[in-house]
Amino acid sequence: MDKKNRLILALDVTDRENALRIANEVSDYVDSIKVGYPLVLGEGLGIVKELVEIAPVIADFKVADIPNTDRLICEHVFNAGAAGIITHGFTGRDSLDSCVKVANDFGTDVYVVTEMSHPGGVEFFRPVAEDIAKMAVEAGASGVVAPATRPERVKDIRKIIGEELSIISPGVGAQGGSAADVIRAGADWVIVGRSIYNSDSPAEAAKKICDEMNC
Ligand code: O7E
Repeated sequence: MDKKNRLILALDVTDRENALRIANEVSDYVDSIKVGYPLVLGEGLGIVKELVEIAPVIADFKVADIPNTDRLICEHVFNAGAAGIITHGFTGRDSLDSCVKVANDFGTDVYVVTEMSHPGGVEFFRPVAEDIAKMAVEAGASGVVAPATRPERVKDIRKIIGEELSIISPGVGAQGGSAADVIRAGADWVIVGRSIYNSDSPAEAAKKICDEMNC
């Protein structure tokens, strides 16, 4: 993913019309659009094919299954045109290897969740986040997901993964995190949903976040 705006739109609307309108409005300010269950369950995987005409798409299916099922999910998503996929890591190295292998075949990216941004994200993830980050490096993932709500954890994760892997970081705005703070802590991109797509002017909201990050 080209690092121009440092902003990834989390497009969690559920209908095609709104999705395409918002994506078009913010396209100058985002490097990628993250599409997950809300939109794909609402409109089908075909929406990815439409959105890739506007910006690169990261498919957020938080893949968490046995290696064969993970492979099938990744193949579907990359055949639809996604440039990246988000996977969980707690399912273990063989599952992650399966996703990375498919991504390498397609020339696409895999991002691995380390610790989640919501309050419950510390309950089970916190003790294993560093191990998952190490595994992401060893497996050859492109990057990890770390919480903008806890910039100090982004710093911890950055120390483990070094400079080669990217950190994409959700939790800015609606969840209370600050884009500038988490970029300072070592994130490469922030992922923002509600603060943009619920705004009366998604483009202005996206521009404001970019300005906060000086991009
Ligand atoms: O809070 P919002 O509306 O700005 O949306 C944040 C988006 O990031 C939303 O799609 C949510 O599912 C996702 N997310 C988190 O909020 N926290 C996490 O820890 C992880 C994710 C996520 O997308 O993981 C993959 C990047």
